[in-house]
Amino acid sequence: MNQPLRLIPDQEKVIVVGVGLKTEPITEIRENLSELTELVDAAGGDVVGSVVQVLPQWNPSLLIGSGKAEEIRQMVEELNATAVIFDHQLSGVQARNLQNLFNIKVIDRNQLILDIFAQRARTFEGKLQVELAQMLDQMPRMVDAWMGSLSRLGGGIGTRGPGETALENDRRRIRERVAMIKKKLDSVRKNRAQHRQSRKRNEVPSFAMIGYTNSGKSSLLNRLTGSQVLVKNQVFATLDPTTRKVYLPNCPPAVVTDTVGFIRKLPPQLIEAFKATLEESAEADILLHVVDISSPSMIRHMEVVDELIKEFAWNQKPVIYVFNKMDAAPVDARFKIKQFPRVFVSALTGEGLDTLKDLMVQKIGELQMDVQLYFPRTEEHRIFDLSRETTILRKEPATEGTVCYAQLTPNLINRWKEYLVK
Ligand SMILES: Nc1nc2c(ncn2[C@@H]2O[C@H](COP(=O)(O)OP(=O)(O)OP(=O)(O)O)[C@@H](O)[C@H]2O)c(=O)[nH]1
Ligand SMILES: [Mg+2]
Repeated sequence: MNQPLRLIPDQEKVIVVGVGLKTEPITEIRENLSELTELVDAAGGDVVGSVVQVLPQWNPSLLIGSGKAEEIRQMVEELNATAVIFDHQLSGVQARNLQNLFNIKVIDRNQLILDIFAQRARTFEGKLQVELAQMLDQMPRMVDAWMGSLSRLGGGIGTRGPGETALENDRRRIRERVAMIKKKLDSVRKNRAQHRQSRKRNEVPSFAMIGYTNSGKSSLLNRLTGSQVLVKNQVFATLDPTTRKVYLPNCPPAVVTDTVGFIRKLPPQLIEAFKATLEESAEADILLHVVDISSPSMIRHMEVVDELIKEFAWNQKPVIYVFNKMDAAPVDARFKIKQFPRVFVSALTGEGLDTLKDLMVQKIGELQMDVQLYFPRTEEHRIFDLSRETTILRKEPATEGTVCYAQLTPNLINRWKEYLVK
């Protein structure tokens, strides 16, 4: 199998370029640029210089203004930079023009994120997902760059030639490869779904740890479950999901899944390609939204995660907000928090972990599960008792009795277990 393509070798000397429109607050553009610097660091590169430009509108041929582009060209020479990375998506034409001007590699934020994922992917599935995302990212760029070179030749009727055939060939090859990867991914996903099925049958309540990258999800998983998942002060340390059993006080065992972190403007190809990874979280009964309360960007991080929760249609699921890194947070941080239900913890010191477990037990108690109950004729009077404790969705006559369909919490399941079907 192909290894995913790596754009940024270690020790690459990078100039980062923050860009934004006049309508965006400058503080956000700067915050974004500092996140880009963290991303470069996570990819193994060294940031040697940074530039910010605020524009009235995007420049279709260079993204930024030509004066700024010239300034960067000089910086590249002075600093011996080996790559320029833009905090904004570049069209194929823009990337090619900038590359010609600087004479070194030009990369955008999406490609950088994909590159980090390419470096981190360990499992067969993870590698396939990254490769798929890279292919999907490459296709429009390639077409765009080709169209740019065609239009330089004059474009229109009579200029179609061997170039276009080559483009068609490239596109066909990529399409074939995309189709093959999707097929392989499908079979991996089926396998995963079977595992989940068996868990559902046992009715093990499940939690998914989600949150902005570097918020401390893996650290919390380790604390809660006594595992040794990799923890690193780095964005996107975790890529592949891990599910572990957690023992909660006076409660049957539950499971917690740790998964890839979210980031602002997650490349759409990556969302598409990582659906399988996120499916694990999609199946969870309850979300643990982990927030780094010590981060000055906390509010924006929460907004990004809440948006993605909506995008994945998880907003019907119960959620517990877990404000982590309390040991490093400003003393008044907790008074600014409006979210409920919430808990303040530190995965580092263990503070608040018991409260978190209690809240998890409480949420499990509120979970509603679909069940069928069978009442033999002599006990049909009990259906009236049941209807006082929950809504009976449907009743069906059966041989010698009645089957009722209802939703019950674990407590009620326990109380009515002698009538449960299965
Ligand atoms: N001070 C402090 N640091 C913490 C705490 N929890 C985690 N960290 C640190 O935060 C960094 C990120 O922790 P991880 O657990 O890897 O975070 P994550 O959310 O899994 O990150 P990704 O997998 O990269 O998305 C590490 O350097 C941890 O040591 C905490 O409660 N307090
Ligand atoms: Mg992690």
